[in-house]
Amino acid sequence: MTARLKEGLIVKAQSGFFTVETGEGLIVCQLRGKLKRGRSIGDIAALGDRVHITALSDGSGAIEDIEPRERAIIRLDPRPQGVYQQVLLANPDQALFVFACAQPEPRLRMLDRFLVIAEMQKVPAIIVANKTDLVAEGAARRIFGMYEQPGYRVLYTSAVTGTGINEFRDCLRDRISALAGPSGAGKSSLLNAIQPGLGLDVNAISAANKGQHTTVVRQLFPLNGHGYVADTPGWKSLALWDIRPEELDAYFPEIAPLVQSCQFNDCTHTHEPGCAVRAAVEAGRIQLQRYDSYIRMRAGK
Ligand SMILES: Nc1nc2c(ncn2[C@@H]2O[C@H](COP(=O)(O)OP(=O)(O)O)[C@@H](O)[C@H]2O)c(=O)[nH]1
Ligand SMILES: [Mg+2]
Ligand SMILES: [Zn+2]
Repeated sequence: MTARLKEGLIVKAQSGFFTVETGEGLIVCQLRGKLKRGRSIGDIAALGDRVHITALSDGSGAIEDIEPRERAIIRLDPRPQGVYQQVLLANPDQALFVFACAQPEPRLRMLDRFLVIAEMQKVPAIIVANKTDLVAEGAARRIFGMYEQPGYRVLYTSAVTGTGINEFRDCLRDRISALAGPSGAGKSSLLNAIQPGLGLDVNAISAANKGQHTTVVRQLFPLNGHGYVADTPGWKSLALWDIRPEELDAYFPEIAPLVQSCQFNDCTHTHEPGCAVRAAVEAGRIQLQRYDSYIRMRAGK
């Protein structure tokens, strides 16, 4: 029997089983043994990977090979054998960070950390400022508008009044998006607003407790308008601990281009004379909030 190779996308990953969307339906696959050979320092296959599979006679499938990842959202997981690279999502087109304008109060320092992690992982980031209905006219832009200066796109939404929902839907269309943000910001409500039930499904992704082993189910949810969305909790634990202070410059789009103009090439942008970054802060071209976040992260906080 000669098996035909099919192309597909991993849309669900759970304990060594991968559900692959082939275009002709879903096939639950396992990895071919040959792929597991050698010492692995990270997930061999992951949610969002594009793969080639063979369909087996029992209706299941075997993953024969995995296409190189363009990018990935990776959590570094320190283990006794070394640091393991856990892939939360392979090949995301973008990350959407949902924060509420109020209830809960937006924690911009958390947003700044998420943005740095996205820059590190080369995932384009979009900010969703939700619950605009809870603040006075113009207040949402006063809070989140500063992120437009370094070039981030900010969507202003309300799942209650429908403000910005079309824009949010258009933004997800035809793309694979990772959604993140503090609990209560309105992620599920926004998803339900564009596609009833979607938020419920996404919310259902959680850790299933089987005895002492916790199996995490990771899943991409299909959008009617084409594209997929995945809940990617745990950005807080993606850790900045492996960033060297001088590397951080590159992950602040408003700081990166100025660094070469500092008088000293090992400038820490804190106290040195001729610092182009501090000059930009003083001139209001870099927001104080962003500079404070930068300094804290630089200090490893
Ligand atoms: N006023 C207002 N409330 C919202 C909005 N979006 C969500 N909520 C409410 O905020 C709470 C948390 O929403 P949820 O979607 O569960 O947040 P999640 O934890 O990020 O998924 C719920 O009570 C929602 O009804 C919004 O745009 N405006
Ligand atoms: Mg939710
Ligand atoms: Zn400097």
